[in-house]
Amino acid sequence: MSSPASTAPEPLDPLDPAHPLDPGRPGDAVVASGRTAGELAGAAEREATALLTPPAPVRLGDVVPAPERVTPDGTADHLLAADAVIRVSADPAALAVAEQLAALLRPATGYPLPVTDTAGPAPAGGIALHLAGDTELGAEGYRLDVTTGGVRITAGTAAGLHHGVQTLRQLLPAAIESATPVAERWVLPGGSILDRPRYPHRGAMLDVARHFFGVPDVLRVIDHLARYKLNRLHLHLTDDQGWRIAVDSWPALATVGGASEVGGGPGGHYTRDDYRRIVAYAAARHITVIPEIDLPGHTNAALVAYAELAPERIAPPPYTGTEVGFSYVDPASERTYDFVADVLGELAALTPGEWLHIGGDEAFKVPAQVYASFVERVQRIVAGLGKSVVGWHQIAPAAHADGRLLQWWGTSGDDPATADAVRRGARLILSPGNHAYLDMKYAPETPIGQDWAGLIDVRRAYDWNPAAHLTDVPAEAVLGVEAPLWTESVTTLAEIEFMLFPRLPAIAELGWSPRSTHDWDRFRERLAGHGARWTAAGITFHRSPEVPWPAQPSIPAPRRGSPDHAPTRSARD
Ligand code: TNX
Repeated sequence: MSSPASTAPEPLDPLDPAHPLDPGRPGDAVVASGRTAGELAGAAEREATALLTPPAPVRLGDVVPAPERVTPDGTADHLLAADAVIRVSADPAALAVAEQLAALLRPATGYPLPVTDTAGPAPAGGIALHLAGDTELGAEGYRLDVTTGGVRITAGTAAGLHHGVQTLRQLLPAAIESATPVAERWVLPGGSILDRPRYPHRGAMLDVARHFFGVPDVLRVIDHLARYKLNRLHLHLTDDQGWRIAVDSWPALATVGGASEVGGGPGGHYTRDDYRRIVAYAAARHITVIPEIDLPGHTNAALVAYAELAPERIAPPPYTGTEVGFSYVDPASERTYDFVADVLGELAALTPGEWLHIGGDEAFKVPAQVYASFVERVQRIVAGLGKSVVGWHQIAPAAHADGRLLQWWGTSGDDPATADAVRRGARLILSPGNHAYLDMKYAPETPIGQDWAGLIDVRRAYDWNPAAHLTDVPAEAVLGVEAPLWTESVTTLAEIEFMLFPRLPAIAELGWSPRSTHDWDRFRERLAGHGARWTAAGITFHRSPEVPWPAQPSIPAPRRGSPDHAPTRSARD
């Protein structure tokens, strides 16, 4: 028998002489066992509770990314009640997290889940979000406690509460992702989680230049990042095939340079209000937008709009192919630096985050010395705007600038120029092409994607160590990871999702989880439970053969044809 203090269902052994239903000794069982009627009533009540609260279908340790510390308590599962209340510290940012939690849970549960601040009397049960001055949890950590009596998330910041909410969401049955009410017992597994990220920079990049994606698509991608506790969205806003952000001082960049894309489609661009909306939506999910203006190469679209930026002052035709490395703005012209200062100035004013990404990749036609001077001058412009610069690792040879970040996208583990830039003070974001490039195919038969950096199945996306990836780069220089999605071959939201899932969660786990949790077999088992969540949320994903997906999702498919949902296509190949 379990301990009397336990609230767990007691296993009632029919061979136990104390069993109340023991047919052999009617009437004397209580006396024989030495148990009072009250104790027996308690046992019966616990058994009834157990029937009402079946074991949680999700285990506390099933979370992706793996939490730092998980302490399950099989006696403490919590059944979310229909009249549960969400209580939250009276802080505007914490209240916003609580409202988002309510908005996440209401559709599937159909429960009202009112949000109240903690000033009033404490009702029993429900969910509490508590902002505490708890330094142990850091800028993004949280603690989650599930007991029979309720669920509590504690954090030092609203970002920490937000991450705790993502964990809470994953602990409910997969049907919680349904957009319409589902008859389900909303049970959470009992116990405690203490969780903090390994790296402060955990990102994904969306290339909206090769193919343009409208604001609703980008907002949905932001939701996907938030689920897996990513905190940076890098937007690749400009490239040869299109310029995607309105710039008041150079209006033709967007209206002319934006009117093309790979394959000859219409392209498009974000107005300043569109961009503000994206930034605000991301910020509400504790995600910082890092906008990229790729310079000096990858600029054909800008040259189409303004011939004065071109080395020969002749506007090229719009480019709708997929080659790289042929275009550049004239580094010898002062007009080019006016353009850079104007564009980055307007973008800096629209961007609350600390960083501006200046690209710097594949400027093959610009001589090395000229290239380094150009990058140094652009770095000074960024610093003058009060921002820190990020560039692809090709900017390594340029002089160091305070706070400079290099984004590694190579496929080898050795690059003396990058190691040297790190010695001069740069820090690194790791996006190794052969592990983190989500535009690579999963397998030879993957219908979209590239393979120049190799095939990237889920294991390849997961099985590398950011801290030890580059020779002669100390672990302390690594600020985090980022998964880029280039879109030469990606044309729809469903295709974006197909390339992100299930590899984005793999990269997210590298960025968040302590190295001690790294284990491919356990990762793929945890990941397997997410397929049903993605299906319920209408998220397209690749049913990778490496992941032991359960045979059939046990939950209803989402409504088709709803504007909020991509067509459900759980296996494209
Ligand atoms: C390389 S990665 C590029 C991009 C392409 C990508 C395709 C990088 C900084 N440059 O221009 O879209 O490969 O995989």
